[in-house]
Amino acid sequence: MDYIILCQDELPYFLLLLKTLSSKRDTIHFIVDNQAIYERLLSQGVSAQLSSFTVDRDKFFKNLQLKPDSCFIVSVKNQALLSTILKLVARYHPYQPTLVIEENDLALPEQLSAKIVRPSSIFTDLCLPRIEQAFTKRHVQQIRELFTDKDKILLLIQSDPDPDAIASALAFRHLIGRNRSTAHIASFGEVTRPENLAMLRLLDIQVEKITPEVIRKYDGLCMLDVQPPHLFTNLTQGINMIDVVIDHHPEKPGYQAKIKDIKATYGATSTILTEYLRAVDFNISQRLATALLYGIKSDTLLLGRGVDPADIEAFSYLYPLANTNILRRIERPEVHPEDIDSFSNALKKRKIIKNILFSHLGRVRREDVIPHFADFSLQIEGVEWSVVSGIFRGNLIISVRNVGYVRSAGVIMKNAFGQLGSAGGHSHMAKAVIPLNNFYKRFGDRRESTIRDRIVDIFLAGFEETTKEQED
Ligand SMILES: [Mn+2]
Repeated sequence: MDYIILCQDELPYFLLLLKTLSSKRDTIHFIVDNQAIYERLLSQGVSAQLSSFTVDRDKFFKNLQLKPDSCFIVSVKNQALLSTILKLVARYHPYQPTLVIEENDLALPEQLSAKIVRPSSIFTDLCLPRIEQAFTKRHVQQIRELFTDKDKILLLIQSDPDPDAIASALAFRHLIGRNRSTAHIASFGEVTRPENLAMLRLLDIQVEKITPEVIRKYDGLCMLDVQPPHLFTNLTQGINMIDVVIDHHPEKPGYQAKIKDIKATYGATSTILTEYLRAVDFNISQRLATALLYGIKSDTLLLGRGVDPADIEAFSYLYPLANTNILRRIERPEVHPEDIDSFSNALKKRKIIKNILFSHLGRVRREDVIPHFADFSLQIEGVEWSVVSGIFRGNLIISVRNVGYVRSAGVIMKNAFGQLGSAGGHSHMAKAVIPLNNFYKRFGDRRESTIRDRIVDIFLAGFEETTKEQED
């Protein structure tokens, strides 16, 4: 890019020097009306001309050498002069791409392709984020200092660890320069969701299951994506030795930590950790970027829920660093050939009543094939609702989906199956988990066909009931 700069002060000079440093192919030519600035530019080896563009302006701008693909930059102090210059450029060089450096509002000529930059925005856009990073850097340095002398560190996450928590713990371990033998990622529970298990497998991350008693064996305790009151009913047990708490859930009272960073406006703890890594110019590996990206993506439902500009910033930063193939494999767990058989069986025995598709998969090896199949069933022409059931680990699981709803799937499920087990959800997707024994007791029959038929009856009754409720 070529730059032609017309100025009465030195601001664009500094700006463009910065620019040339980053891209040596640019050419820059200054036009100035001030002897001192002119000499200073020449002494720096910058191409410049001393010219009075304030007298005989018409002639000056008519003869000004501007190529159509050059960028014309204007910075003059006097607003009236600036307006005149822009009008003349528009007249003699119509649609010249132009950058105007001016703090105040300004009417731009119609036939000029000009944009305005306010000098103050250089501070707000460029300097302010850096200042924030400097503060974050100090925070990270303090965290690192806290752990320098500690041998074994516990990175504790919630009891059904989700991708955001797992990624945050992994990032924290990198941040304090530890490995899996000196900093354990652990939980009082287990990872259960198939996607989360796939994440651990594909990114080679271990989450240990521990009991509260073993916390004493560690020299350092850090809690990520969760706060102590969530995990400890008796807070005295671990409370005296909590070093760091980093979370994005609303701040809970009643606990202390040496360093606390709670950012409740953020959509994910992974965003906080990404900011930490960037503040210290950490070289983020593909594995770590993939984990953090998935953490943000899953906690914000692909930037659709509770999202902060910081989440979008972190997401865009991580995206080119991540492995999107692995991400796809995590999000779409492979379907086992035997599950395909139960899919085709279920499809054959489907019932469609009032645009509602009912289908029962029988026993399934993985719970996620049930919602997966409910999603798929919505693609059948004319189907507006899908109700898919299956049996998994002693429970009858029912998954409901709809396209553009009138009635809420969550309310219907609560009305229909709330008495038999836990049931509820959102307007478009809902779920019920019913202990099989409850179901058998209620209907006194263990046959699959009974299960299938009763689900239809109960759902349709709930469906009608919910309509009435809404009409009232
Ligand atoms: Mn989270």
